[in-house]
Amino acid sequence: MIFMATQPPKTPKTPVKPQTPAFKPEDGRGSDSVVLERLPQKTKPPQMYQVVLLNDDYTPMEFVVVVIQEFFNKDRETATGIMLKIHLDGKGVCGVFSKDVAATKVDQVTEAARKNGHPLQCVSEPIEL
Ligand code: TYC
Repeated sequence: MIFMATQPPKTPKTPVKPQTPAFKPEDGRGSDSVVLERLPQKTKPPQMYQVVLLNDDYTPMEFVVVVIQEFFNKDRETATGIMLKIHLDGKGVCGVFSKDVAATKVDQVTEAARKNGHPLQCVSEPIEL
């Protein structure tokens, strides 16, 4: 059986207490708050390049030592050690730089060598991880 309402619903005499929100807006957790989601980091460190000098039979040792001191900011003892390593092993790392800086070092060393009439070879190589 179905019953129909004969009267409209009664309004309560005492006003209904408004519901307390779970969080106050001042908490930063109210309905207007924004949630910032931290995304996983996507950036990789940049590829770095080692600048390498190659041995040859003609460039004077002293010139190579001065080049390593001047362009790679090494003290005389360190520069001499690197030069001797190149002389004995055929090549040696003078420094590690970002791509642009490494390319500039190669250009500067090559220009200084040619100006002084030496065949010194300088190259940059990406460092494998
Ligand atoms: N082998 C050269 C010599 O005996 C010296 C030298 C060292 C040249 C390092 C180039 O990158 C070099 N005079």
